This record gives sequence, structure tokens and C-alpha cells, in this order.
Amino acid sequence: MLENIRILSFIFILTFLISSCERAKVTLELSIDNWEFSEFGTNWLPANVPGFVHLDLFNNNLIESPFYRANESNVQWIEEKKWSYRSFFEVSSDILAMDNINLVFSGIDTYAQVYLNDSLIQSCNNFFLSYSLDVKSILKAKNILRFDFQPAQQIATEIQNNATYDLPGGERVFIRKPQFHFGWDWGPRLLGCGITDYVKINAYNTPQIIDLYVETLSIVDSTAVMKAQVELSDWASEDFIIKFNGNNYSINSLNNSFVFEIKNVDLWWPVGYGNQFFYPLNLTLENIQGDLLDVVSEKFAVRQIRLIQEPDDSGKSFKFNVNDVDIYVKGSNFIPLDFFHTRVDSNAYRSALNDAVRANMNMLRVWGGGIYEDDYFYELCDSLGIMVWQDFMFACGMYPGDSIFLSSVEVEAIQQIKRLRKHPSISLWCGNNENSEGWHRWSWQSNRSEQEKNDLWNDYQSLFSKLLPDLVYSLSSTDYWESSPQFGRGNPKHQYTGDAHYWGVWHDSEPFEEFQNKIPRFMSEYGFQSFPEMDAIDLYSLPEDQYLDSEVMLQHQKHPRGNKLINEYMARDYKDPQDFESYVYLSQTLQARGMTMGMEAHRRAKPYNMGTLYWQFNDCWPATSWSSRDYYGNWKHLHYAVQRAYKDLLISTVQSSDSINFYLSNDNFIDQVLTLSIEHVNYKGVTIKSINKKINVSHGKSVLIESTELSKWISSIGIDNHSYLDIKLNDRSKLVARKLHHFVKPNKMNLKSPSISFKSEKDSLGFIIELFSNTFIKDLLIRSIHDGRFEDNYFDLPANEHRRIRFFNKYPMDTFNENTLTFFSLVDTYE
Ligand code: BMA
Repeated sequence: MLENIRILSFIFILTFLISSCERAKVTLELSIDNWEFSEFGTNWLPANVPGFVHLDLFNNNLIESPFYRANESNVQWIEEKKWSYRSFFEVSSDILAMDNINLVFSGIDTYAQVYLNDSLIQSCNNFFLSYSLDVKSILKAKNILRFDFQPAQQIATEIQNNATYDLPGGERVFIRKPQFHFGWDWGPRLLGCGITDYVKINAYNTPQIIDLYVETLSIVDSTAVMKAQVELSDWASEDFIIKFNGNNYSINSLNNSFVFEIKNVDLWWPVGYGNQFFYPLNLTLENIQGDLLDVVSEKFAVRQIRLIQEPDDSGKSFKFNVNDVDIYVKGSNFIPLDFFHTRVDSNAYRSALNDAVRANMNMLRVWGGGIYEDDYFYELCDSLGIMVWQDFMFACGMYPGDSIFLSSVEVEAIQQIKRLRKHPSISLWCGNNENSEGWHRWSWQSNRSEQEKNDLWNDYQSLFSKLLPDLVYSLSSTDYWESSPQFGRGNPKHQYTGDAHYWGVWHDSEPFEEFQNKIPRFMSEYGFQSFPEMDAIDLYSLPEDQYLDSEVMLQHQKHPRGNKLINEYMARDYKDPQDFESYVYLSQTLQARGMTMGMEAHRRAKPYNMGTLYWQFNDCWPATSWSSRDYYGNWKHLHYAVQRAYKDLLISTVQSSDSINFYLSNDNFIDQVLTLSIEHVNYKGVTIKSINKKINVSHGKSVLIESTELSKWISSIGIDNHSYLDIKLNDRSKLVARKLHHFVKPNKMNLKSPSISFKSEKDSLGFIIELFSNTFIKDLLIRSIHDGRFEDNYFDLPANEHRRIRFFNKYPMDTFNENTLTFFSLVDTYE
């Protein structure tokens, strides 16, 4: 056995500070690496921690990628097996000599017995918990750490079988494992196990500051009153001194906080409303003898965020207010960036969140069927000014209410609230996703006795109306919202009060235009599916798989009626696509068209409506789904459309049988006089008629700026199929907003095949591609072989206009190879 012992990577963090009174603070940390895994103790193979068993099997060439073709079905056996992970590691005498030695780990997926040197030190049963276990008496110079996993599915089924009632949601709701692991309508079922976070030894001698929370109590006349709360690893019966900003504050186990003021305070704001300012937080901990015990260097932000719900004539407002300013929320719903989330590195988070800001979003909702994201996600949201609506991890089910379940959730909630409360981006805690709607509207109550219904609803309330809100309000200054949505779309109240998930479009096949009629106070979900880019499809399928009903395409389309619904909507607005590639393109264009109608309608309804979060921002694997950004990070047509529809200044139009109304939504643009021009232009670029007028743009308002008879623009004979209105808003000569209004649906447009000329030039940020066409082009997609991104894509190009688009190259390059540019537009789908 001894030969097997390998010295593991040794991260030795030594902080050696000599205080005035000659005591030293020493913290040592050892990262436990070099892992092996096996199926129930046989044939140990190299493994990665953090990681998942599927990834380890793949890395050892024992399975093919579960994301490729129809492999998901070939790897289902993995969920039935018992897997073990182990590491042999050595510990230095410096660590062993410390007073306190803890084994620290988290993200254990999900049922594991943990053995250190053959002593059972922990039984894990909640993926969302972190552990810090005292191992001082067990740890030696040479050690074996082992995690023996039980199949989660089997345990879930056992608990379900022993439960008094079956619960909506099935076996998954009985266990605290990310709920989407059991399969979702956009994701695969890949149940396995793994240690999904780092495992460490942490050793120290003196009391440590293990938690520090700085809360904004008030902001009045540029003076903020702040409260700092300190938690120590152990509170001796004495007082301690915190030194901060030149002051000394006395703390002890009964009074562990102190209050301080900041004059001329710089605040943290959501993006678009101001800067994201942070104050350094350097403090030291001493005992009353003056010995230095610990030093903390962090940062904090000053801000107040409230969810405002005031009764009004229609119902109740639902709006976020930051530092006394009402924020119009523009954003999306976020799911894990990878089914195997341990593969999401800081670059992947950065790229995704930058894409949120680029698309002019100011909020993401971390959806309750996924995971509490990594610290880095929230740090980025803090620094980018993205507000986070944070669900607790419960979705689409009813959950147990027994004391074992509730006490596990209690620890989970305490840990997660304390971890996340220091992030200024955290704007709301929400109990669950669609559990209340499901209970009241999805026939979950049918065939249940009165007793059973009472019991299940009482269980719901113990968790979501009592335990979670009590914890959120006692541990943080963030507001709590019981369930998203408050009312389902079957209840008319969803339009007047609370947040809404409006799925009449998609699930009920209602026309996109219904988005204009069903406007809630805050839209927290609405969506429509599309296929990912062709290049992305090529990565998970072979050419012979590339038709709608192939086994591979169907395995990557998890919604049972998905393709049928896409077909149905496509037939309403578009001509039949001639091949698979045209279908893929059209599915995205259809999605963008429909979703934009929703976004524009919500923004027009401001301040009645104060937010729009579409479903869904991203994918966790390559699939046909509601996302605007695919698994590989490609922007679908929708993401570009969102970028336009979420701009602070937005022109939108509504055409009825005899009139057209023109609206301006202004979220954050100064009061100003601008020039509105409406030009009636044909597909050859000839202006038929135009009007110009000055308009007053009011900050933060959505207003009607013009209303005209339809007959002003087009003949009474019929609807025009070869011209459109080009609506522009100019600040002197600077174009600040633009919209093309089409009189007819895309299938009625009389489009001609364009001939596009183009040239490129290098500039300091990338390359400028200049495009020119002699005829109007609808939904022009530009592709290039170069790695990078176009600042805009899938746009309408008027005839005779020199349109300049920037290309941001990912890697250094001197020239842009124009010959590799390719173009695809609506007319190519049927001609
Ligand atoms: C929403 C979500 C998810 C689901 C999506 C699409 O309501 O909360 O549960 O994936 O609908 O059906």
C-alpha cells in the first residue's frame, strides 16, 4: 500500500504576520488532488475532482461523449452503478501540528459515505451543502480519503416508495440533487455522481474570521449607514477587537456586529444606471491583549434593492427599486452553462455574462431547477452590474415536508444565503419555480383526498411560506418572493399582480400577437424554441442525422411537441423552407420575430409592466431549445434581436387594420428634443414619401410618438409587399434609434435575390465590414471562417445603403479574408 502513496500537489498558503505582541497568524491550506475512481472498488482509474463520473468514464475512453449523436441513451447504465472515488495524500508536520484541522468539501453529487483512513466521517445526502469537518484526531502523515457513492436514482425511488404520498415531480423531488439532472424539456437525463468541487484541508491556530457581511442600513443625503457582522471560527469567552478604517470595534459572541458611516457615498448601480462602485474592506482581528489573530481583505458595495409591490387601480405593482430609482428590468433566465457544470471555467462564465451585457440586459434569473452558481458567477454579476434574481433550487413539483427533509433544506438555505448575501447583485430570493402554479393549475390535485391535498399544501407552506422567508429575512436584507410565477396564466390575476410566466405563446399555440394583449406587471418567463446554428449542429451530428425526425435530432429536442409547434408557427408566417439548413435558419428567425413582439410590447407598457425576462438565456448541452445563445456560446438570431430590443431607446410599431402607431420606449436616456423621421421606402431603395418632426423625449418613459392612417402610406387596394417604413430618431446628425416597419408578414414579402458587395478594413478594435446591396435584404446572416463575432447579425439591409459592421476577431490577425464571407437571408430559404 505504501508504494501507492503519492505526494499530492501541495498548495501551501502561509501568511506569517508578526504582531506587536509577538504572536503569529498561520493558515495552511492543502488541496487534495490526484484522484482515482472505480466501479465499486475494482479497477481504479484516474479521475478528476472537481468532476463527474460521466466525464471520468469519457476521459478513460470507456464511453463516448454523452452529448454526441444519440449517445445519451447508451450511457443510461451509469446511473445504476455504485462508484467510488479515492485519493492518497500526505500531510506535512506543519499542518499536523496545528490546533484546528478541517476537511473542507462541497458539491457532493449526491449520496456518499465519506471515509478518512477507514473512519466514516460523513454521510452526504444533499448536493447543495458544504462541509467543514474536524479531522484533527484522524489525520496522519499518510492518508486515504474515499467517497463511496450510492445510486441517487435508486435512493430517490426508495424514499418515494416509503413516503406517505406520491408527489408531483416524481422521485426527483425527494432528494436534494439538481433537479434538471433527471432530464428536462431542454436537457438530457445523465444521472451519475461526482465530487463537483475542490476538496481541501484547512488548518489554523487562532480564531479565524469565517464570515463577514456588510449590509447597507440606510442611504440618506449621500451618507450611508452600514452594518458589519463578523463570525469567528470559535468564540472564546472573551471580547475581540476589530480594527477597521482607523477605528476599534469590540465584538463578542453576543454582539458580533458594528455600525459605521460613509459620507459622500459612491453607490453600486445596475448596468446603465451608474457605476458598480466597491469599497475596500481591510480589517484585522485582535484579542484584547492586542495579539493579531486574523486579517481580511475583501470589498463591499453600498446599495439598497427593494421589490416594490404597491396596490394601484389595476392590482399591484411589481418593480425593482435600486437606491430609490425604479429599474426597468431587461434580462433572461439562466440555467447551468454545462450539464457537467464542473467544466464551466472562468472564461466560460465571463463570455456568457459579457454576452448578457452586450445584449443590454440588466438582470438574470438563476432558475430553480439548476444549481446555485459558482462564486465567480456572482462576482462577475457584481462587477458588470447584472442584477440576480436567485431562485432556491426547487422546480415544477411538490416537495416533502418531513423534518429530515426540512432540516437538510434549512442548512442548505443558511449556507447559500450567507454565501451569496455579500454580493450586491443579489436582488431577490425566490422560493421555487412554478410549484404553486403547478399545484393550482396543472391538475396536480386531481385524484387526491381532501386530507392529502391539505397535507401537501401545508408542506408547501412550511417550506416556502415559513422556513425560507424566515431565513432570508433574518440573514440578509434581500426580499423574498414565494414562487415564480405568483399566478398561472389560467388565473386572470396574472395580468394585474405579481410576476407571470406567459406560455400561451408556445405551449397553447397562441399567435405571437397575443404577447401584445397579455401583459403582466413583470414577465419572468416567456419563450419560443429554435435550432442552434448549423455549425453547432455539425458538432453533435453527422450529415445523415440532419433531418427533423432523425433519432439524433429528436434526442436533442426534449420537448415532446417541440418540432410540431415550430412547424405550426413557421407555417403561419413563412414560406416552406426548402431544406434542413433553411429550416434551421428559419427556426431562429421565427423565434426572434415572435420574441421581439413580446419584448417590445412589455416595454411599451412601462410603467404598468416593469420587467421582461425571457426563457431562456443559454443551454446546458447542444440542443433545440428556447435559448438565445447556444451551448457553444454562439448567438442565435434571437440574441441579436434582444440586443436591439433591449436598447435604452427603442422604437416600436403596432399596425391595426387601418392605422399604425409609433412608440418610443426610453429606459435611461436623457430628456431631449430629437428628430423623428418616417420614410416610406421600396425594396429598391427609392423613398416614396416621408415625414419629419421634432419630438420631446422624456427620460424613463414609454410614449406614443406618432399615429398615422395606414392609407397614408399604402394604397387602399391592398397591403404592400415591396416596401416598408424606415423610422429613425436623430440627435442632430447622430442616429440614436431605428426601426423598419413591414406592412406584411415575411411570407408575403416580395423579396428578390440580392447581389451583395462588400469590403473590409482593419481598425483598432477589429475589422469593419462594409456591405452594400441593390435590393432590400430581410434577416441577413453573415458568416466568416474567422474566429470572432460580428457586432450585429441577422439584420435587415435596406437597398443602396452602405452598412458598416464591426467584426471582433478572437485571435490576432492582420487581414480579414473577405473571400470566405458567406451570406444567407430569408429569400434563400425558398429560392
Ligand atoms: C418554464 C421553465 C422550465 C421549462 C420551460 C419551458 O416554465 O420553468 O420548467 O423548461 O418552462 O417549458
